[in-house]
Amino acid sequence: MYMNKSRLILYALVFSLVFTASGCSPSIKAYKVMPSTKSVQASDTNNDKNTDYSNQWGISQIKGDEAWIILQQKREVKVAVVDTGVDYNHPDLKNRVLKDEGYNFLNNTSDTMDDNWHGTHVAGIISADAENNIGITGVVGKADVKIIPVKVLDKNGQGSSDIIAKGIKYAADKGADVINFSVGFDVKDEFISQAIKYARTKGSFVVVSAGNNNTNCDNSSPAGDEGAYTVSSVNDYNEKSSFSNYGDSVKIAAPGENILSTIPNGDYDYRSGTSMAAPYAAGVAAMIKAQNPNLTSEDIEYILDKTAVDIMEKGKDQETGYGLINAKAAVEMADKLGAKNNILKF
Ligand SMILES: [Ca+2]
Ligand SMILES: [Ca+2]
Repeated sequence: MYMNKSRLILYALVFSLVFTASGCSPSIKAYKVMPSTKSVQASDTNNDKNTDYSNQWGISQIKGDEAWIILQQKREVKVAVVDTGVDYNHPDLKNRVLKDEGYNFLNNTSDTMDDNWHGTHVAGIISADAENNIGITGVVGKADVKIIPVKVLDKNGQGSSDIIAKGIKYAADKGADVINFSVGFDVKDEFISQAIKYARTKGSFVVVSAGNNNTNCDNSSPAGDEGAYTVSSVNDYNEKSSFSNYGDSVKIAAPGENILSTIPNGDYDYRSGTSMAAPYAAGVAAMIKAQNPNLTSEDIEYILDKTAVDIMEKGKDQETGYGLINAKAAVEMADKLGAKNNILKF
């Protein structure tokens, strides 16, 4: 017989910085109601022609719009956002959120409304509606990528690791192809480590943020956990964001500064943080899965690693992993890999 060892329940914080500097961004209120006036590449792609994504610098930075052109979706893909909930009534999210498949682990109800803003912002980066002629476009463009909202964090963006672990496991059991987890701890947490291992066993690809303390994240959860695909943040010059954590566990880098996305009450705003970088990777992972549903999480990881554009120090480095995520090359490689295990031929 073994005694149950009591475990310290750690509290996590979402990894994001509220972008408050004025003068750095256009008026969002005006942006919301203004029709698209800028000439964007969207008219040349399969993206909705009237949705203006020109303020979303991250999409072109990672060749997201080029990926949309070649993407041939084989089936719907589900991404679980394990976070503060999602504003499922937001006009740019209501057609993308699988409200009935979500769960609120804070009060054990099915209502996953976001009373913070973080989860709504993350969800919009991944999959804001590209076909409704308003607001923004998710990194997946018009691809059929749905969000499973899993609420594990409170209105302050905080939560305990035992509850969060339940949310991760729930997402895996719901069949999430990808899990986005933009949350972190200063140390390793057994609940979280085990939940991520479980999710990978169930076939979910788990994307996490490196954290915002400009410190080594290798000995923290989830960034340093086995099975987590850890994302650091870069700016539009492809330099590591000053706040972004680093370490051997960082696999890839994605845009994480001044990221425009959805916030509750039908609104939009810019935020910065590795919390914003992770959903870019989650979105690209979803596109890989959409292009080739036979691919496993190991395949997706391989593709993301191999197709990343090397930046900063030559080769894989602690600050940006294999480099900047490359949506176009990732979708191309996904298409070439006809079936599971073909990957070994590359
Ligand atoms: Ca939209
Ligand atoms: Ca490098």
